[in-house]
Amino acid sequence: MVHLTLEEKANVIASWSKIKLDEVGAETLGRLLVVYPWTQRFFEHFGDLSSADAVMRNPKVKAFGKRVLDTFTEGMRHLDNLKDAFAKLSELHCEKLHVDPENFNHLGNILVITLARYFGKRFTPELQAACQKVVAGVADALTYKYH
Ligand code: HEG
Repeated sequence: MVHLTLEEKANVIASWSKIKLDEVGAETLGRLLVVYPWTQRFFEHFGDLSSADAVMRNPKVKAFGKRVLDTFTEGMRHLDNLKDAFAKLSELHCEKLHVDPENFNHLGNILVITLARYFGKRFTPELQAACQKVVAGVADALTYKYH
């Protein structure tokens, strides 16, 4: 269970509203596919993923990256209840797509790296701390737990 202070929430939500979701989303998903190449297995129908350049230019990668970030935007509205907010999505990823949950953590960490590049000096340690909590919360919420 991830807990953000009120200050962290305000900080991360304000910063999130400043990013270009298409740009950051494309870079995040593209880098995931390049850095952790086994994740490409899920996206073979996206076309040319034959090199880092091809991945980063691929329009389907860009579009899906935006979609993933739109989901994080949705998450920002449910920071206290990510489990319920992402219950259906968790079922899809774990039961239907069989994505190893470790990959949710990878995507989250790549998103943090991409945000650091995007914000530069404005990416303070406090902002990073808040972002790490959000990506950990989203990864946890997507991980299907049998009970
Ligand atoms: Mg997932 C579909 C969000 C990580 C593989 N992902 C989707 C969809 C959303 C989403 C919103 C569309 C769901 C629908 O059609 O109803 N994904 C999402 C988030 C994260 C994530 C927020 C963050 C951690 N996904 C993720 C990872 C992989 C993956 C790490 C694989 C390595 N997602 C995946 C695949 C699909 C989706 C294969 C189906 C895509 C398609 O073929 O259209």
